[in-house]
Amino acid sequence: MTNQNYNQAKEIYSQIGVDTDKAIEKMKDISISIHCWQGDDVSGFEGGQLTGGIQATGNYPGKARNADELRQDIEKVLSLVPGNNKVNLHAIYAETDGKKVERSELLPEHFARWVSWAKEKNIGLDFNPTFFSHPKSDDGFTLSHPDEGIRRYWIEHGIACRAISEYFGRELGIVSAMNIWIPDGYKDMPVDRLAPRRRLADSLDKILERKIDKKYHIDSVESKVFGIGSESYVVGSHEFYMGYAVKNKTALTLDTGHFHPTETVSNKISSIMMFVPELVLHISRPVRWDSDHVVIYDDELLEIARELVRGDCFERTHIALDFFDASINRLAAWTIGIRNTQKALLAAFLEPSDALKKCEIDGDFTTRLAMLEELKSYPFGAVWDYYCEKNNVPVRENWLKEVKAYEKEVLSKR
Ligand code: RNT
Ligand code: ZN
Repeated sequence: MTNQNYNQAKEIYSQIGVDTDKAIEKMKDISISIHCWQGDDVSGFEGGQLTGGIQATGNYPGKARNADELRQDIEKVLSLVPGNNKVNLHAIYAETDGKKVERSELLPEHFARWVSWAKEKNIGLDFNPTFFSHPKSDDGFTLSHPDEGIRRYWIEHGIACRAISEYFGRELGIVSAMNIWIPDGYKDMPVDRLAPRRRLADSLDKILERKIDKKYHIDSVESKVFGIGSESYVVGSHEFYMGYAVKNKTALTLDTGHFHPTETVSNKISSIMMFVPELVLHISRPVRWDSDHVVIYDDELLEIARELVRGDCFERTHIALDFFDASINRLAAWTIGIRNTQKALLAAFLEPSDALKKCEIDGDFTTRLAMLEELKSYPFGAVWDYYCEKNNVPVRENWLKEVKAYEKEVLSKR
């Protein structure tokens, strides 16, 4: 059935000059960085409360309580989605064998089990220093803190994390993208917007001082427009980090939930690719605020995928996910978000981009609009199903049965 449908779809797409086999082939080189923090509501293993103005709402049973459970859950998810994906870790997922280790003193060895697991699974790892959920970030400031001691602590955390990220890259032979996001900002109107930004730039300079081979590790910085508790002023705004990334040749992270509601990340990609060496995407879904809902197959996700394909951005783009929903089965949340992102990319590879660009340059906007609309009802689903089958992962909603069985056998016993 899947094959028959695929052959029909292949024929239909070929009439507009699109080769479905080639589109599927292109998916081989794309990996999605799966965020470990969807598995436990951004709790980590330090035992602290989630702070920093981000929130996972819901209390669905069965969340992972330790690294082994988290890895077991991620393994299950990896079996339900196609592609050679990566796993994205945060510093709070260190395994310290019950010992309290300061974040400024974290070492590669605290991630040795993650690395041997990644080797076994043949996947890459990405990394994030954790500048939240900590007593030294409780007043809302970290790398831009006016207190030199606290600021130094967080600089050291950043330095320690780069060594861990480099270790991931060296051990696994796959580059690790390390993303810096800090919660720093004011609830109410500041009178000095400049000084915290100067301190942040200085802290970043200190963190990034040591040169690291880009084969193993890259640095990225993530902006935000507001957070809970930083409604009036965020130190690391878009302008700040865009400027910082251009000047210092770091990567820039665009989180789809971190802009004004009518701004879209899809429209930023082409500009950023012109001036910044690499792009990290945090695919998320904001609902009224930066709520980090599960990624759905919506227009903006499709437009982001199309921009990446049309601009041939994949060499310099790291696609990561960033959502955390604790109100539904967490493995289902992951699976839905990952599969949707992959669907959007495959759909984008099935667009006759060159022909459409030609219409545009010829001024034939009628054909451009007509084709973009007709393409929406092309038999994409048949190509996606075939792609899943080829990758030995469940076709259509069949993955859900597996998640339900896993819930019964594993999650319900936690
Ligand atoms: C917060 C940022 C950040 C975090 C993760 C957990 O607004 O999006 O990327 O969500 O690092
Ligand atoms: Zn993010």
